[in-house]
Order: sequence, then structure tokens, then C-alpha cells
Amino acid sequence: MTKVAVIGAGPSGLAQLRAFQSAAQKGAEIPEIVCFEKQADWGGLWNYTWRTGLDEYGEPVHGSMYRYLWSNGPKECLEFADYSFEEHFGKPIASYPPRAVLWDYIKGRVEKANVRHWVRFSTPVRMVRFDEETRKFTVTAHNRVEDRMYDEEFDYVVVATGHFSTPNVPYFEGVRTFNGRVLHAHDFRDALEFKDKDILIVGRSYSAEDIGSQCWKYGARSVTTSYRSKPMGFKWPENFEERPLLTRLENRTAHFLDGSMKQVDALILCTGYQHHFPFLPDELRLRTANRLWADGLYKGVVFDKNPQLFYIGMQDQFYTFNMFDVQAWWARDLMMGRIKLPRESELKANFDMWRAREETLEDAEQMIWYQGDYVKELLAETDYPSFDIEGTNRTFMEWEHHKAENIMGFRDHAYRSLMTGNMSPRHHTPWVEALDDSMEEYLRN
Ligand code: FAD
Ligand code: NA7
Repeated sequence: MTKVAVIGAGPSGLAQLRAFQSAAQKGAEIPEIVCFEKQADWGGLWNYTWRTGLDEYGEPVHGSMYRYLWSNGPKECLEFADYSFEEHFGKPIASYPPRAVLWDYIKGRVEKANVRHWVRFSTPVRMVRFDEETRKFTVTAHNRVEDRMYDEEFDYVVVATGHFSTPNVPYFEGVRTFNGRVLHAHDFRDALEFKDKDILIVGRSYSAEDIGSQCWKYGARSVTTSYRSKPMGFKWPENFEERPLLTRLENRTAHFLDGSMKQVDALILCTGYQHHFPFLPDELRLRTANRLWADGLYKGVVFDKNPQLFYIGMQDQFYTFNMFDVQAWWARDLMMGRIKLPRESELKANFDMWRAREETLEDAEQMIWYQGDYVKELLAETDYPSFDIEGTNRTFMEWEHHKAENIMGFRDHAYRSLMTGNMSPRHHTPWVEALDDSMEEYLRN
């Protein structure tokens, strides 16, 4: 029997499990599936951990999420086409749920699909090798509970280990002797640590924006963000400012490229992440930057050097959960022989077309339409339930406008579900006043 290894049980890996289960539900014969998950539970980054550094087994902690994290985009844009929020919660809910609510939703679909027995928890994959002769993979996994390592053979491997876990940590002069707290976004957990402090953030992307906003919301005395390329440009509150790049630290004084200085208590590096696959040998390892059209992947999914190897969710993301779904459905259909892999020249031409267009993208709106078109291309080739991609793009546009209008208030807006057609209610409390991020509080009528 054909065997498929799925590495990781976050939203991408779970999309793969659900894709196979849905085929089985419709009567198809599916391969044997084994999903290896390093953490003790599923949900990937959405499964919050208080730990930083190494976990209870000495493994690098995967989690980069923090307390009080609320969705940074409308939930209407990530909704599963085969499992709506309304089906899960039994009623329409507001548009920017906190982490715990989204985790519950992710889990709901796979609990309904009854695929938990496919997952081996607390089992990091240590190595994957491919034998050119037998055309099989050998996966070496480590059962941490029994402290037992073993090998197992597979016909296909799906890598779904995420790429927002291994921090990119640049060096800044003077950081060695800075005597405030220094951390990367990956290790940020609780904004209350920075109450009444002057904090400095390096970076200008989602982590900088959101960790800065959170620290402000939970009472930081001031927030200064420092950009390399260009400012974020939002209308920030009074004690929140953007400065050019940090050039050096001298005791607690930060110096910036424009010659200005500021006394700070803490330095939070929101400088992004690395695609990091320590369990893959050179010939199977994806090497790419965080971009909308990743290097090395045909159709954004198939590894160009080995069509039995798939990567899900490796792109930079506007679209998330439903894009992972479409990728997983497509990968499933290739593994099940429902889609024939086009000739290499065709795949290459397709790659070049997407890459060329990617290189022309100038702003977030163009990037959203681009990623939407990519989702559309894969969607047309599978039986994933069709959904309104242009409507999703337009919801993303509204989100962008709401952020530009009021960066601390965009989460107070509500949008229409593209899956059910129903309007979501506005949340009962403005985001800046909502300090309790529990599911009970969010769902309270
Ligand atoms: P992950 O969620 O990272 O899951 C990967 C899984 O693989 C993990 O469970 C991990 O334990 C496992 N794994 C890793 N290595 C191994 C190994 N060697 N062996 C076995 N298992 C392994 N997206 C949104 O849509 N909305 C948001 O608001 C949002 N906020 C975010 C906030 C933060 C701070 C971050 C970092 C990301 C955010 N994202 C958000 C994007 C996020 O990447 C996706 O939502 C989603 O979690 C990606 O799913 P994934 O399965 O690809 O990766
Ligand atoms: P991103 O989106 O990859 O952004 C990384 C940021 O880090 C970006 O602003 C970079 O600046 C900046 N960066 C990287 N290296 C440096 C150095 N050396 N100096 C200064 N600035 C640097 O990562 P995020 O963590 O923000 O977001 C990841 C995910 O988490 C995202 O999907 C969210 O949903 C949550 P640049 O823009 O290139 O000038």
C-alpha cells in the first residue's frame, strides 16, 4: 500500500490530513497516512506554549505566538470552504478572533474528520532520506515519550513544518553590553512584561506592527520601531513612533541612522524568520526566502528536484488556512494519480510566469490579487469546495483600508463570510479596551 508521511500537524499538515480524509469519505481508496508532530498537541503555532528556548525534551520550542494575540487579518479571509466558522461555533462570530478561538476552530474540523489517530505526537522527525533505486523515503523519527528512534519507509513526504519558528537574528553594535532585555519576536510571550517601559522594536512587518501595538495596548510607556527599508506609515498614537534603522547601542541609548538617539529599556527584534529544515539533507531541502513565489517549488507545492516530495504553506502569506487547503488538495490529487504531473518544461514555464509577475508587485493590494490568483489556479484543478476568491481579495482590501484609517481600531470592523454569505457581528468591546483574550470572553454575547 502507498504510504504518505506528513511532517507537522499545524494548519498546513492538518489540511493534508483533511484532504485525504475527505477523499476517503467520498469513497476513494486512500494511501496509509502517518503524520509526525513534534509537539504534544496539534494546531501548530496556534497551540500556544509558555515555553521559550528548549522544550521539556530539549527540542527547540516551535511556538512563536504570544498571549493576547488576535487575528491580524479578517477571519473571513482564512475561513475553510468545507467547515465554516458558523458551523463550528453555531452562530456568526466577530471578525478578528483571539488565538484561542482560532485554535478551537482549526481543531474542530479535524476532530469532526476523526483523523487524530493518524498523528504521532511528541515525535519530531530527525532525518529524511530518499533512495533513487527503490524511489522510497526513509523517515527517521524520535518518539520522545518513549525516547525511541526508528525508521519507516514512505512513498511520499509532505513537509508542513511552517517557517515562522526559527528566528532571523541580526547583530547590532553594542548589543552585547546593552543591559536591558533583548529578545526576538519568537520568544515574546506577554506584553505586560513591558508595561511602563520604553521599548525599541527593529522591523517593519507584521510582528513589529502587532507586538508594538500590543505593548502599547498593555501599557508600555513608549514604543519606538526602527525600519531598514521604509516606515510602516500608520497613524500611530502619540507615544508610538517610527525611526530609521538602529545603528548601535551604547548602554541604554539607541542610535539611529538619522543621527537621533533614544533611551530604551528593551530591544525586541522583529526581524523575521528562516526557512529551516534541519531534518532534510541537501538534495531534499527547500532553500528560499520568505516571498510570495518561493524558490524551488512547482505550482508552489512540488519540490522541483523530487516530485514525490511536497511542501505546504512555504510562501509568505496573505492567504493562509484556505490556501494551505487548496495546496494540500492539489498535492493529494497528484499523489493519488488524479492530477498528472505536467512535463518539466511546462512546470518550469508555469514557475517562470509566476516568478516574473511576483517581481512586478509594488504594493499590498497587488500582492493580495496575486496570491488570490494563485489560489484560484490550484482550486480549479481539485474538488476543494469552490469559494469566492475575488470577494476574499476585496475583504483583504477593506482590511488594508481599515488599518490605514486606524491601526489601533481596525479590529473593531466586521465583514461578511464568503462561505455562508452571512454578515459577522461587530465585537462587543473595542480592541484597545479588550484585555481578556479568552474564548469565553470573545464569544460572550
Ligand atoms: P505551523 O503553524 O508553524 O505548524 C508547523 C508544525 O510542524 C508545528 O506543529 C510544529 O511543531 C511541527 N514541526 C516542526 N518541525 C517538526 C519536525 N521536525 N518533526 C515533526 N513536526 C515538526 N496567520 C493568519 O492567518 N492569521 C494570523 O493572525 C496570524 N498570526 C500569526 C502570528 C504569528 C506570531 C506568527 C508567527 C504567524 C502568524 N500567522 C497568522 C501565520 C501562520 O504561519 C499560519 O497561520 C499557520 O500557523 C501556518 O501553518 P503551518 O502548518 O504551515 O505552520
Ligand atoms: P517578516 O514579515 O518576514 O518581516 C521581517 C522584518 O524584519 C521586515 O520588516 C524586515 O525588514 C526586517 N529585517 C530583517 N532583517 C533585518 C535587519 N538586518 N535589520 C533590520 N530589519 C530587518 O516577519 P514577521 O515576523 O514580521 O512576520 C512573520 C509572520 O508572523 C507573518 O506571517 C505574520 O502573520 C506573523 P524589510 O521590510 O526587509 O526592510
